[in-house]
Amino acid sequence: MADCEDQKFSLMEVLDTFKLCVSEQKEVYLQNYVEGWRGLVKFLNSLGSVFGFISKDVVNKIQILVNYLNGENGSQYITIQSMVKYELDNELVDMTKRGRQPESGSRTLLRLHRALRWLELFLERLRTSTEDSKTSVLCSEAYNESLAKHHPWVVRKAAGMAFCVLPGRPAFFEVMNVGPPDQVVAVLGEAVPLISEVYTITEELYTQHNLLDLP
Ligand code: 1Q0
Repeated sequence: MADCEDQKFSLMEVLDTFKLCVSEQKEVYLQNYVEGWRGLVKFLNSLGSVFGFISKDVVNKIQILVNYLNGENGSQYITIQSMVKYELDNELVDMTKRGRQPESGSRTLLRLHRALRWLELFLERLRTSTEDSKTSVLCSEAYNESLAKHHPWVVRKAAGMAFCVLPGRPAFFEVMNVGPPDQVVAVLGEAVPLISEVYTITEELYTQHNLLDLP
């Protein structure tokens, strides 16, 4: 995992991995999903150590999923759909409180899935923002509308403090590595629907199986 901490972030790369996520049958490939998140971790790390507690949690969750993918039942984890089916059929998911299966693939992915909604909302705000918009405001609005309701007070507080030291919009666009601001906006216009599609497919799957509140 060390390599994903050093490399330079590129929004295009993240975009490409999310593009590869969805199969023709509208299934989501776990490998690509995890790759997408690796790219986002690179971005987080480039923002500085204040975001370390967030990236640590994401890296940890990525690792749990990678271990399943590389494990003896890896073939069951090719898509999110097959993972959920396999884990439910084999009673590998703690449904109401954490117990024998505290780190199922399904509950781990649910945390990233909720964060993906934050990302979708944040990027859409960023896309339609103006030069004088504050990234910290865009970010916390998106957070309050999504992830915040799943976080206890202490995490919300820490997140709020981290948002305050986010770089301004110009520096933020710079780190995305796609060129001048109008190009960033264009790429965001491509990225948001892609992320939204992955989010919607996952949300429907989790709703269908009643998994949206996994502990
Ligand atoms: C750019 C600024 C980043 C702001 C991130 C906003 C989210 C803040 C969340 C902070 C909480 C993290 C600490 C751990 C919380 C866990 O308790 C929680 C639940 O897990 P568990 O096992 O205890 O039940 N974990 C989570 O909810 C997962 C949270 C993941 C947050 C992922 C944020 C990833 C950010 C990536 C940077 C993307 C920048 C966008 C621009 C790039 C353009 C494509």
